[in-house]
Amino acid sequence: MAGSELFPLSEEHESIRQAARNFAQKEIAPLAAEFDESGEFPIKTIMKMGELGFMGIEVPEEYGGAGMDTLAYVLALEEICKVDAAHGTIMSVNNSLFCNGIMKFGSEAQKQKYVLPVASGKAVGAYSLTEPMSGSDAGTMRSRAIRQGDDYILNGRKSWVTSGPVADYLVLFTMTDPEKKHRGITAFLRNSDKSGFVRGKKEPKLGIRASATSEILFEDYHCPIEDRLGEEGEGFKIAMAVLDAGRIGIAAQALGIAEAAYEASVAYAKEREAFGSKIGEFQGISFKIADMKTRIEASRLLVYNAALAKERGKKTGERFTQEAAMAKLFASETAMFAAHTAVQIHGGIGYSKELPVERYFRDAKITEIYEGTSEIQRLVISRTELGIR
Ligand code: COS
Repeated sequence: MAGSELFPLSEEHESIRQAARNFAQKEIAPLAAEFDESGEFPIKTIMKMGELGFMGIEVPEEYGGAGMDTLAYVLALEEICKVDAAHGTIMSVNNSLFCNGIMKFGSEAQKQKYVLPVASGKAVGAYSLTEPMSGSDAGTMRSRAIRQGDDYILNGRKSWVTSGPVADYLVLFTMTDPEKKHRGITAFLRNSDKSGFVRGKKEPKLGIRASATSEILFEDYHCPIEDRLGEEGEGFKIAMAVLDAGRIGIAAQALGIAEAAYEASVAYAKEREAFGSKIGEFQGISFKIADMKTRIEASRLLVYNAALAKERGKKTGERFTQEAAMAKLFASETAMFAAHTAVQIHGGIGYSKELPVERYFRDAKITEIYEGTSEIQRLVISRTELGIR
């Protein structure tokens, strides 16, 4: 089904969806459990996805991307995440947190130097906002950049950097003027091969295990002024605007996980017998299926709506903060609900590593946490509605 009659898909959208589905089934599905177990970063499949344009779907072709729109991005990401959310996490960071931010706020030289290799799958990008003592309250970071001639000297510790153990380049947010609080934050682009870029401890995680996550430290890292993204003090707004786009990606990821959990449940309910009937014939199971399906279709509308709002914003300059927050909030809670229900429907075998259902359950949880917790999404939505800042 093309999602919904409210969102009839063009031929171009159908074709990217099909391409992502085929790739995921053929190249990722056979490896997903293995990568989940080992926690190894799936560099080969990520590079192949880059060759197909999946690492920069909205990036124009001259910068190494596929030159498509946000709906195309969401459709492709949903298909990848339906098979493996860890590949989807890496894809979403490269697309929405790395390439998207530089395309929006970067100079021509920065687009050539940083977007081109990442969008074409020759390098991996990352986004680094969080610190050990600064998560949801993103404006309170302690890392520092001090201007020295034509360089900035960066010192500090960043945590929870997705793709941190392997990233070639990083969009990084740090304080240049602590007195000004969030208005004293500046964004920089950093190269992992320069001295002072130190990869810290790798996080052992519950889910999305193959999307390696680590701390990144910077110790007297010299960042030339041409690697500053935007102006001094613009970093917080850049971080928030980039996260608006990122949240649409996480919502699409959640939708993919929910669909996978749902499809596994329907198949199992049709096949498994108990008390002389297929278990799907019992209301205890069939009503669960009804609730999953309804929440998934509602999520789909919110996710595609947010993608269209972002697309409109490219022309009007309007923000899509609220649409993105609503999509992420609802889709991530739906993913958790669907995965939890899928394990319950499967019973013992759902708890076993023999089936991917327990992986969907572990992977779903992060969508309620990263790129803004569900509580932060509720804050963003309610502040807009109530006119509170
Ligand atoms: N786009 C552009 N600008 C934005 C913005 C957005 N989505 N959201 C806020 N801003 C701007 C505001 O307009 C304001 O600008 P001025 O300085 O000109 O007044 C400024 O940023 C500060 O906004 P606000 O007062 O709302 O900031 P708060 O510190 O109160 O809180 C929240 C902002 C809580 C919404 C923000 O810190 C947040 O999203 N936190 C979660 C961070 C996160 O997702 N972390 C995960 C990291 S990635 S794994």
